[in-house]
Amino acid sequence: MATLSFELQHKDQKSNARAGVITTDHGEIQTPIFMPVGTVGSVKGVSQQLLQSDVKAQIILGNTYHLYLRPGTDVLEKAGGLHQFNHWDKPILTDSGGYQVFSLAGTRKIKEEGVTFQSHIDGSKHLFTPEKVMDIQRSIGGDIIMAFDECPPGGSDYGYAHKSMELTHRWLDRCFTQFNATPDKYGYTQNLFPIVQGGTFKDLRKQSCEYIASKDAPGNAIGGLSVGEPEPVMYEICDWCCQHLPQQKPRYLMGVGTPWNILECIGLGIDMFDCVMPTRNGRNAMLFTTQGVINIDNKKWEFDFSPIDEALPCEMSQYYSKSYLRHLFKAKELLALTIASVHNLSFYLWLVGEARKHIVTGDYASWKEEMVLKLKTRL
Ligand code: PRF
Repeated sequence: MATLSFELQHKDQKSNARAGVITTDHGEIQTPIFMPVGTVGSVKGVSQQLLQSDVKAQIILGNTYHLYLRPGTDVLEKAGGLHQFNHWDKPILTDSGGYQVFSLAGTRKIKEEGVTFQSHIDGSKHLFTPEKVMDIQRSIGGDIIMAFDECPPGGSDYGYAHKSMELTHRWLDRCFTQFNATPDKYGYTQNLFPIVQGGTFKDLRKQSCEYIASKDAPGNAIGGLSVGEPEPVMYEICDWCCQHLPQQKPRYLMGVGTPWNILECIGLGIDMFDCVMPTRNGRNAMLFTTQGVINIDNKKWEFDFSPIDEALPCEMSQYYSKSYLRHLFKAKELLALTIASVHNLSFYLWLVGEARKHIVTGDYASWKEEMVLKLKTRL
């Protein structure tokens, strides 16, 4: 069993897009890749069978915060880790809770030691420290685990972003110390990715990239973006970070984004993405298709018996009509949520697969320009 490796196969001439392969003990991941979010160990509304057959997911995400609160590490350990528990034998990445504690928990307090917070489920009080978060992620057993970071709120001033970045760096040292002091629990290798922070400030971001890179981890992540800053700012900081992170390691942009965000950021040199958007927006009747964005609730689709998206290699998108899916949403049928989620996820996986093909054939930059315009169209 081995540390994750990354083979860079193609680099685009006219942009910084790359195509590669990540190898983990649970198999290979073709990059650029989108990772469906399975917060509590389940991608909402989508079975593992559908994730394989229709969505064609290569890796899924889990959340430390949620899995620690429920079902708890005792259950996960007894099950033999999350792969055994949810029966997903491809790679899994777990986020550290560094973001969820800030976005979901009740009253929380940040100290040098860690973060105290109240569970969003029952109000119980907990403390997350870098050490504890490493231990929890060891118990969950993701192939890729994330450092415990603080993601400053969008619009944070320089002083706050600076203090927060330095705290994240000190926490990172503690994460690595704990990670290196604890063995893999389930017979395969876990890999710790550090996270760049630093708000919207280039000097802080450069400093953070250099600090993160000095850890020589098997991969690196960019946090603290898509938290309310304007899109051009997100692209500028993402570009800047890619310039200051190692070429030979996969780069993961956390929690991004729309289909066009993903295409733009692939062009800047990002290899991995995750976002709740395809599932969350899908549950709210918003569909991303190869022709543009659809609100399937709209009366416009009442008599449209054409497939949801014929161009997508996804059985559900071809099998069910727009009219039928609209009806299911109107009738509040659970199946609507599944179809919309499977469709949107399939679209995201198709999109990064197409991006990969165009990086390999060498026309990524021009294809991307055309595609971004098309995907933004409101149908
Ligand atoms: N840190 C962590 N997870 C995250 C983020 C972050 O900054 C974001 C921000 N876009 C999403 N998920 N640990």
